[in-house]
Amino acid sequence: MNLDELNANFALPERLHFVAGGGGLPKCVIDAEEASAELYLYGGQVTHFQPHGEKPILWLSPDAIYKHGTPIRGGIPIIWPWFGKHPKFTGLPNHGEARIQHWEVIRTGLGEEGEVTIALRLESRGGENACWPYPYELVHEVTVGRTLTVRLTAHNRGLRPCLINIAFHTYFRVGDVSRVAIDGFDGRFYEDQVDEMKSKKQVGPVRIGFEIDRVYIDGDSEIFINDSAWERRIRIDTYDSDAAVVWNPWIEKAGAMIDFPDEGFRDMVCVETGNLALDARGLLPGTAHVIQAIIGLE
Ligand code: TA6
Repeated sequence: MNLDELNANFALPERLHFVAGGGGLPKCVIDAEEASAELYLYGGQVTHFQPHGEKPILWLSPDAIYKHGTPIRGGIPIIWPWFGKHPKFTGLPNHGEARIQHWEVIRTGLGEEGEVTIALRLESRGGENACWPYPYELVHEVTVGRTLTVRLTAHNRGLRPCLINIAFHTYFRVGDVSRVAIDGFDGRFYEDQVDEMKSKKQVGPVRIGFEIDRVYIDGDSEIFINDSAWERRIRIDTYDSDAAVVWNPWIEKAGAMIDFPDEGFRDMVCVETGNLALDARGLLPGTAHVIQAIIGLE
């Protein structure tokens, strides 16, 4: 569908419409009663969420690249159906294929308290020539109110069981990452991806003053990002998501990414939630699996 058809079929007067975004990619602009948001059909990716009267909650790179084949740097990229490098073929895209595919809009709607919802779908017939041989359908439901709810349902449309990784790779905006403390991981074990995947135990809040890339398993369902610079606390409530990743590239890795400002690492932290690594899930034929995150300010 082009922009005229998207607006004719799904726009909500004064609440939701579609425009040409970065690189001319179709972007959904939402102005709900209590917050604004933006979402690209490319990747089915939320790129902006801001409760009225507050600073943005999500970080979006000003150097993001908007073209097919390159994931948009920031917001909430979707990790599906593998995490990191493909388990067998290193030439395949990092974090799977969902974030570099065009999703279609299936519905939009208004809630009783002025919240705005949009649902998107991505289907794949799989097959031997596909990156991922198993047929699937993903449905991404986004609800914008005082909080942002992202709900991802994965359907196994094939005849074989498969093992999936599915998660939200969420980039959060903070005032100064060196003054952030993340609660919800105390006492949890993690694989340290910057120290030969060694298994370590988290003691107290997670603080960031260096490159950090930790995969936590068996987590709490509530995670808090305490941002002392901006004097606010971001809360993440997760559903059926036992894994979480905390990532900040810090100076060297930030400087090595063309779509990431050299100093951008100071304003962001990724807290990714879902099922990945040791929390990968089996999906039987004809069944579905759901993960969800509700993001807001305390
Ligand atoms: O989830 C953490 C991580 O796997 C890091 O290792 C880093 O690669 C980050 O994701 C970003 O990956 P991307 O493919 O989006 O550049």
